Amino acid sequence: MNKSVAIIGVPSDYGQRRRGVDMGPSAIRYAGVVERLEALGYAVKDEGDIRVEKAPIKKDQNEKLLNLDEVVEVCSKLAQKVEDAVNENHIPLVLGGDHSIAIGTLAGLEKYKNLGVIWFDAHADINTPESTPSGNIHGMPLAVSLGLGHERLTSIHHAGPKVKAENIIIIGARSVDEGERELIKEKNIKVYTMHEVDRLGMTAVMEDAIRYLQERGVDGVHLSLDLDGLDPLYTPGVGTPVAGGITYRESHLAMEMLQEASILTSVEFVEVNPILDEKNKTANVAVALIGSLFGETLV
Ligand code: EXY
Ligand code: MN
Ligand code: MN
Ligand code: MN
Repeated sequence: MNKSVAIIGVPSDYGQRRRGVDMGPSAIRYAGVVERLEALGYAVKDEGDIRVEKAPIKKDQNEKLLNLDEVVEVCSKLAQKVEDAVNENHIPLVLGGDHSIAIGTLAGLEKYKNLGVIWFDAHADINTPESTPSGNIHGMPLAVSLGLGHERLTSIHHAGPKVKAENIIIIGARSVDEGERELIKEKNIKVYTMHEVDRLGMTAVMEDAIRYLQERGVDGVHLSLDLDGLDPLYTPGVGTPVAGGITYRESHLAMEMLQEASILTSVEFVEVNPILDEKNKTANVAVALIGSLFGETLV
């Protein structure tokens, strides 16, 4: 892992309907993300936040694609910022904002022609406009990145899919819609639900996942970490909490094992909503996980 990190804040809540997640980047900075990385010897370039225009909530919404214009604009800007960070040889650390921003992050990782993606989440985020139960684009980023969905989303930054189905690994899923299950089966996407996490244990899940990506010969690995992947006992400040999640230590073990494997080339932490949180607890967990991911040890 190179020793230079570019922090890119994305204060966007357009991918869903609960206000507050646009303050996620501030909450994570307030929790000391820059100092934590500098204490580990990283050069940290805080790029500040993507400029997100606060649009009035529109009435005549396309119910199957909420705030499409705004999400396209945010993700287009983000893609360029991520690409620039990669080209300047930094590790992009993207701070959300809701999970629709992953559409922009993945689009910006154009340099990687065989990118692996680890999707740490209670959800699969692989709905299309036809299958979505909510119309919220934060439930669609993996489908969009596979090239499935509205053309204005799938063509962000450059045409064509941003990731291959066989290079995706979802970990922590426990709330997956009917249409998502069909697509996961059709595309044969590797998923470790909470059932597998319980039965195999996080050690085996991460050993399998890391080995699988190495055998696929990926040229980069992106970690997309949705704080709702952890159990709400540890991360209550998220917009779509689901009980029965990953424990605090399991999530740290996963980060520590990724650090040991030194395969990571980019990362994003999303869905921190300080309004729904208790004393910035969820942002503090995010920063602690970032510490483990970037090399903090317990002794
Ligand atoms: N699957 C549901 C939907 O598509 O609306 C819930 C999605 C929640 C997405 C959060 C970001 O992980
Ligand atoms: Mn998500
Ligand atoms: Mn989620
Ligand atoms: Mn480009």
